Amino acid sequence: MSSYFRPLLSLDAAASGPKLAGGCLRIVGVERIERGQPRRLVRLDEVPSDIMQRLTALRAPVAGLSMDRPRLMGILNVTPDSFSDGGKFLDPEAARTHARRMVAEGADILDIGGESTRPGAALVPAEEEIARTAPVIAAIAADAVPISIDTRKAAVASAALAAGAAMVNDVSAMSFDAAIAPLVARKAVPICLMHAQGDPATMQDAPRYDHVTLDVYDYLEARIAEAVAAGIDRSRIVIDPGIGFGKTLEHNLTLLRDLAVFHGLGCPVLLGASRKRFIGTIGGAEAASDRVPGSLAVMLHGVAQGVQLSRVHDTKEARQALSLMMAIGDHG
Ligand code: HH2
Repeated sequence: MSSYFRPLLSLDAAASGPKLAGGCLRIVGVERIERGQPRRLVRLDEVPSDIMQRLTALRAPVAGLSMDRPRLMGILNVTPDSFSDGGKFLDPEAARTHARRMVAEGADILDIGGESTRPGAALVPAEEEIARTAPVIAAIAADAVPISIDTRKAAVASAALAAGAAMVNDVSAMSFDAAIAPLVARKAVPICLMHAQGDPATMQDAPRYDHVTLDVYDYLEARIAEAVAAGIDRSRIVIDPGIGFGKTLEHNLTLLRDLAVFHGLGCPVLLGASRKRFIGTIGGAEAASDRVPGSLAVMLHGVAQGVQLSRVHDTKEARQALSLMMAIGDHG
């Protein structure tokens, strides 16, 4: 039976234990998780050495950003229908202004998308997605922060990389368009592999898992193996459990609780929970724009679980929250 190991983490400067992924958190304990078994706290020396090595090794920089401290990824959707900012930044000039604002507010990297993947969203043809994203990327590529292209399509990723993007964020983990893997391998850029169950059009209909955390873990492990087999260097892979993508509220909460287990895959972890529906459900906020406080709470939880990249809409608020957390932990 496979065992999985979730590190218990502390930001306290007085805590002792190995550093998680060479960052600012210490591993102060470990929980062992197995299918069909009660969870159990184990000693650090009971963790297999290959897993311990993956938990502790300093991650390689992603798109030029060192991974020894938490980073903010600002969201820019150049779409008419994204659930939160749809229609606001379709005009390239408005997109550029917003991009600059997010950078001034503290975004370390921008994630630009031209296709909404919200529940129920329809597919956008590649030409349309390129027409939305490439000019915006070209316009802001000179503005000194790295850019990630949020797409499932190789043609869109290729046009974005040519326009100046430095990373690919694929919410289908290369399962939508097989041509994305060889492209990323050839261009030697980082790729984020995200877990999703089903397609955006139907994914929220009836998501089911045997064990949500371990199913997502196994899926990501298999996708990493696939990426490596396609020639993508493991050091260029970022992973994401895909909050809200084919998950019920309970699935989301379980994944957030268990988040640190994913460090066992040895890659930087990205978390995208900003303004998502479960925040509105628990926080009593129907409008996406009213979900900022809950989004910050989830982001800080993620950072406390060692998340290296937090994908956020509200860069100013996120930067302030993160600065306070790091200063109190004496990591400012
Ligand atoms: N969430 C969304 C889009 N892309 N990428 C990653 N890696 N992780 C996520 O959680 C994630 C993502 C959905 O949010 P948003 O871009 O705000 O909305 P929409 O898909 O409607 O454009």
